[in-house]
Amino acid sequence: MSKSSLLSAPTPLVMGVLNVTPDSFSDGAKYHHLDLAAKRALQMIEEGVDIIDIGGESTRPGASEVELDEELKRVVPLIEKIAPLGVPISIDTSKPEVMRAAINAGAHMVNDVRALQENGAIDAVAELGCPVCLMHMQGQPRTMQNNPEYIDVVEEVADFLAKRITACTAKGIDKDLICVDPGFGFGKSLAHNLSLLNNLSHLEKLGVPVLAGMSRKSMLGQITGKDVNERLAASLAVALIAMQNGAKIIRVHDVKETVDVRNVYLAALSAN
Ligand code: 9MG
Repeated sequence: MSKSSLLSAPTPLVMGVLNVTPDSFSDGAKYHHLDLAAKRALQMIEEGVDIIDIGGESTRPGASEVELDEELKRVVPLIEKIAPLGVPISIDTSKPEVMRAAINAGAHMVNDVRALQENGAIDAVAELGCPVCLMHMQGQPRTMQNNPEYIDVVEEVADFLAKRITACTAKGIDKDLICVDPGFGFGKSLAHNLSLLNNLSHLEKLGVPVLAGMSRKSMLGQITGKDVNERLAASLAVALIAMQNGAKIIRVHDVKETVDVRNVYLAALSAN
């Protein structure tokens, strides 16, 4: 798949999460070791994943930042190991040095929860010429869930993302290489998350594909009362709602089940 065609696929893509952080909230600890992580990548490919999102910095609520050297050590060897398998890889990072090293090691796309606001990040992506996901976050992971506040969450998120698209295109990033993400759970209450989900199609006015990531997140625990490893059904429900509301990439832990949901959705869409 060419770099720009990654974001121009006509049907929703399934992005599989592969965290290589010791403290990741869901299944990161299991994939801290290179061989286990590579094995999980292979399994996701067999399950039909479209993009594998590799992250070496935990961004769960309360997480601290990770040093550059440590982040590089976590992600680069893994990218080198799985890039030859041929599946597109995105690198979940905010650090320009990690973006460069990851793309040079074989990753195809940058996924930045800080929307390229760190020093040098826009320049790095402009130079690399790769697709990028710009995500909205209010605050920083360590404190973002303390007391998130908005007057109109949908308008404010859309406005932030529009400004980030403009900042990126002004620095030479092709708009065709940009997708956006409202950042479910990143400085948002349950009411904010549900409002964003219900009004996701509002973001289509930005003229770029929308990525949605709600898999196993605490918003689903708040609704169902279930622990993180018991949120499969809830994760599939919100994945389907996101697709129906226009999301073009769905970021998930449970690849095989989400691929089934996507395929049922597409089959229903194509019926008379
Ligand atoms: C890294 N990461 C964790 N959650 C995410 C989400 O919802 N979207 C994106 N783009 N990245 C995420």
